[in-house]
Amino acid sequence: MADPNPARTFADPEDPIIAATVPDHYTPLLDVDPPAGENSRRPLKGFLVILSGLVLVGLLMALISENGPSVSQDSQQNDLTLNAPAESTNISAQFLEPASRGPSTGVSEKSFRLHSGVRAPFPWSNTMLTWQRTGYHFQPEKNWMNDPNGPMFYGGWYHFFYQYNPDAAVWGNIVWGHAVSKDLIEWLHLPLAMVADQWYDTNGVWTGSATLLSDGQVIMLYTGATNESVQVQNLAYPADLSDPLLVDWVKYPGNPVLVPPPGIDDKDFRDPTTAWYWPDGKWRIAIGSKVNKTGISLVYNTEDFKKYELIEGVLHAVPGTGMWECVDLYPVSLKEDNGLDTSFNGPGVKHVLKASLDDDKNDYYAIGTYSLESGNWTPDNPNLDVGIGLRYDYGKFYASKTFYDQNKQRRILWGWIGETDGESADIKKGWASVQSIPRTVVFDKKTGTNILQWPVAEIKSLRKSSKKFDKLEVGPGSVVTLEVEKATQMDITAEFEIDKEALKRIGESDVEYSCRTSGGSAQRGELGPFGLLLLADEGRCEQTPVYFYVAKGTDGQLKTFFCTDESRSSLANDVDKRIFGSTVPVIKGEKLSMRILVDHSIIESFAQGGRTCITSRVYPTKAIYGAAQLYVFNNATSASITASIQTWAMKSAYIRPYSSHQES
Ligand code: DQQ
Repeated sequence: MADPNPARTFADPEDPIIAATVPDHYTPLLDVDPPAGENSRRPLKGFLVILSGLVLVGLLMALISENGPSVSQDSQQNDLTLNAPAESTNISAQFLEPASRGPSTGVSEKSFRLHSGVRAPFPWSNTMLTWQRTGYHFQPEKNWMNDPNGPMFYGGWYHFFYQYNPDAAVWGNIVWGHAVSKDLIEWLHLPLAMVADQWYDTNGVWTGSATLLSDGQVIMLYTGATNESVQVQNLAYPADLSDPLLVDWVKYPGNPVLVPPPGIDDKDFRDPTTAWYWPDGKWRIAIGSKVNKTGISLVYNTEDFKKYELIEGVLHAVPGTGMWECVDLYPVSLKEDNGLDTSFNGPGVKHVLKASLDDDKNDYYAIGTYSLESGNWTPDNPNLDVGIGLRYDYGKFYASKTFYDQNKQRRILWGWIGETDGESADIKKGWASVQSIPRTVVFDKKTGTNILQWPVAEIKSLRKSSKKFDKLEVGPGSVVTLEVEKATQMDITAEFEIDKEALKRIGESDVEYSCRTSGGSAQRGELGPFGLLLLADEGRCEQTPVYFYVAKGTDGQLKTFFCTDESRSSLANDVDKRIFGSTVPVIKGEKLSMRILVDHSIIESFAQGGRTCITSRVYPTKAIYGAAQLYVFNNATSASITASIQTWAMKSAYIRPYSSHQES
């Protein structure tokens, strides 16, 4: 409904909701001097927010319950060794993994850390480590990267910022990296956008979001970790709006613009969202926090992005979910296929609320209603509330952020894909983390209960030679080799049909299947598992199966699960190898379908058009370069399946430093 930016209007300006929410004017930002004396740190328990803070605390106390729901089961898996190959490692080596540095400073370190014990690290060779670098996923040239920050389309370019350590392949010294792209696939690295050079961000220029105003201004709000490690919110803006590359950024001299309100811990106040426009003529932003074990999202309003007012109550709170990082709130259309500007609201629209849970490092979302009257967001299904229900991705995927791409009227999601190897290997290879392939996000009109995530269409420009395997009959307990050109860098689509007789025969089950607690792809059932073996060597001692498993639940209903089994992904003993996944809704008449992007050490998998997604980081030692192969397998005990598969070898994306001789 309401596009806050009339310059890029897609909706009917006569619409009463648009009329109510489109601003006529904005207070100019750049020509206003900071109030005198605002260059120094404001008192952290300052008078500015005391009144509204007290109201907030009262409301929170009413919300908090120690007996809140627990985090969903499939996200808890953290075992290192499920089904892992027996690695004889009785050398009493100390794993000299550096001490954990994240929690003490706040956030974001690698979540996989090696267990100490009687094992030696795997002798990674340079050849193996070199292979792990991706061909078409976004990565800086070297060093550590984490959260996506401030994505936007401006001046004909997609801008992507990210949490970056310019000095090492581990978390620390965080600044903002910056790259631009015309197509979200090929990227040009630009100079660092913001470094930690002020008292209010000297311990880190942390995560933030961009807001585009209708008069062309660009607002960047980000969290700074101050000289005393207090989390505050800061404002920045481009130095020169006529530069489409937005190379230079100015930090507002009056920073910080927000400090933790009373009742909120100094280290629990971070990651401002993109702003949305409210019918009262003000902008609103949300910031993640917690009170005791209740994850919450605070909301502020502002007219000029310099002065803010805490809104009474919270956007939403879920007991038991802990600190909410990188909150995201955006509308999805119930009818149209296009994305919506962040300020849209009204009939025909639902709102997705996402929180990244610091406690388990997973991104949870829920679909609900964002009331223009109360200002609260309510989940459609309280059993699938934020943090206890659906996840964007059941593998490795965190601190994500969406933006509205006004260039192509779509909403795009990015997620940080960390490493699950040992930190010493990261240091040796000189880099850590990749970003997911940008994914479009839409409401799933068929199920009405979830979103659909799908790689942006532009990724197809990297497809080269294709192979088709039509209607392959794969009997129970068999594996078939698929001859492909480049099994380490591929785009794959696959459809599976289960033999109808077997479907009729299936007996009742008295146990609920779970990807996580099952024996992975080795556990056989009547109707699964079946799917693809990726990054497998010839003897298949290394392999990463991505598969469906169909089971009749205790309620007599057939349920389909989509899982990835990393337990045999590598012979190395010092990498995380998990089995994970979740159920995937299948509508009557649909075939089971998956799409998989393989790019060296990352595998991104999407089932049923993106209803359930799983991203894996894998570190094979043998199934690399030309030795990697692709197989289709069926480990069901009684059902045959018919598989139709298409593969494309993928070119590498051109991701390199910007030089002024390049296209502008
Ligand atoms: N990463 C940032 C924080 C954010 C966390 C620091 C999430 O702002 O909460 O690098 O990974």
